[in-house]
Amino acid sequence: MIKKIFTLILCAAVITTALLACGCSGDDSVKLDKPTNIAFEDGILSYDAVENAEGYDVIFKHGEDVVYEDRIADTAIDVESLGLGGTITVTVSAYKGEVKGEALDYTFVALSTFGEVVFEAEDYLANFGTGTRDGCFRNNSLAHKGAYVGGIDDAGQGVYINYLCPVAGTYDFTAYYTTDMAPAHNDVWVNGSFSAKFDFTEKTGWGGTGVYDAAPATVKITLLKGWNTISVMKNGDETDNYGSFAELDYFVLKGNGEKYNMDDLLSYGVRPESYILEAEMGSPRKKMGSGIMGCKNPSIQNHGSYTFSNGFLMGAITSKYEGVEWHFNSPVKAKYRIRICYGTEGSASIAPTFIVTQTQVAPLREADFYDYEQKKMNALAYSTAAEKPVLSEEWVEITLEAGKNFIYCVLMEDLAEGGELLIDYAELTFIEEITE
Ligand SMILES: [Ca+2]
Ligand SMILES: [Ca+2]
Repeated sequence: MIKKIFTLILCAAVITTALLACGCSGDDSVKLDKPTNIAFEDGILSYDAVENAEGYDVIFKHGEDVVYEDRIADTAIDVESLGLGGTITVTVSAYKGEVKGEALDYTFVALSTFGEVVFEAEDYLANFGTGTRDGCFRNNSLAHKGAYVGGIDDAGQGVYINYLCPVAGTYDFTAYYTTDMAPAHNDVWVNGSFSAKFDFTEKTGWGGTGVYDAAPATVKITLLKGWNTISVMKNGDETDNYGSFAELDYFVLKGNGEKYNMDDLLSYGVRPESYILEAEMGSPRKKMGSGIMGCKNPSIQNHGSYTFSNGFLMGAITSKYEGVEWHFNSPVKAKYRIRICYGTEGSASIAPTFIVTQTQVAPLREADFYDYEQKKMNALAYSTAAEKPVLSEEWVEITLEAGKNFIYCVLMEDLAEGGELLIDYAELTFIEEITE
C-alpha cells in the first residue's frame, strides 16, 4: 500500500514538472495573452488588463542595465516616481500562478525635470584642512547632511563644484552659510570667470557643538548645458583677509522646471574632461620655522593684466616638503594622469614630486613622505613665472583609491637660492578604472 501511494505521488510530480516545462497548466482555461494598448503618458506607464492574469512581471532597462523590476497586480505604474530617466525599455508579461504569458517589449523616453539641485559644500572640498586638527570638513549633526565647511580663512579657499547642467540658462544659486562676522562675502566664479558675489549679511553665529543655524543668500549664475565648474571662495590676497569670514553648509541651484532627456547628456561624458584642482583651493604646505609645516596661504591675486585660473596662484614654494595638498574623492579605484600649471622664479632646477595617500600626512617638518611611492617629474621648463603660468608638458601617472585620497605636489629638496615654484592648478585626467 505504501509503495502504491509513493508511486502515485511520483507520477503526479512527473506530470506537474512536465506541464511546467511546457509552460502549460493543468487548468486548460488559463491562457495569458500578451499585454495590449501599452502607453506612456504624463509619467505613467499603462496597459490593458490581460484576461485571467493574476498580476504582471515588469522589468525596466536603461541600455543593458536593469533599473527596476517588480511583480505587480496593477496595470499602471508611476514611472516618474521611480526616478527613471532616459530611453527605457520595459518588458511586461502577465502571470497566473506558475503560468507566464508572452512578454511585450515597449520602449519610451522618460523625461527628467530640471528642478532644485542640492550641492553639499563638504562634498566639493579640495582642502580638507588648513593644517589645524579640525580642518575644513566639520561634522555637525544639525548641519545639512551632518557636515559643513569651515576654516575658509585665506585667499582663494572655498569649494569647487563640477556640475553637469541639463539646460543652459541663468538661475538662482543659494548658499546656506553661517557667520559671526557679518557682513561677509564670498566670490562665485563660473567656468573660470567671476560671476557674482555672495553677501552674507545675517549674523548667525558660528556652527559649534549643538549649534547650527544657517541662513540663505542668493545670487544669479549662468550655466552652460554640459559640464560647468562653480567655485565659491574667499577673495583677498596673501596679506589680508578681505571679505570677512563665513562657513558654508550647502547650495541650492533652482532649475527652471524644464523637462529633458538625460540621455542627451551622455555626449558630455560621465565626468569632466579633466578635474582642475586649484592650488589655492588645496591646503598649502609652507615651512613656518622651527621645522613646522604651516598652512598659511601664500596665494597671489592677479599679476599685472593676467588673471590666474580661479583668480589666484599659490606661490612661495621654495623648500623641501613645501607644496600643495589636495583632497579628492574618486568614484572608483582608477589610474589618472596629473600635471601642473606653474610658474618658476630664479634659475633653480625645479622637479616637483607627486605622492598619493589615503590618510593625511600631518603637516610636520619631518613628514614621512618617504614611506610612500614618489612620482617625480623631470625638471620643469623655465617659464616666465607668475606673469603667465604654463602647463607642464610632462604628465605623471597616479593611482587613486575609490573614496578619499590626498594628493600631494611637493618639493623633495630645498631649491637653490632664489628659486621659487608657483602653482596655479593641477589638471587631473581619468585614464581607466582598476578592477581587481
Ligand atoms: Ca552640509
Ligand atoms: Ca589657481
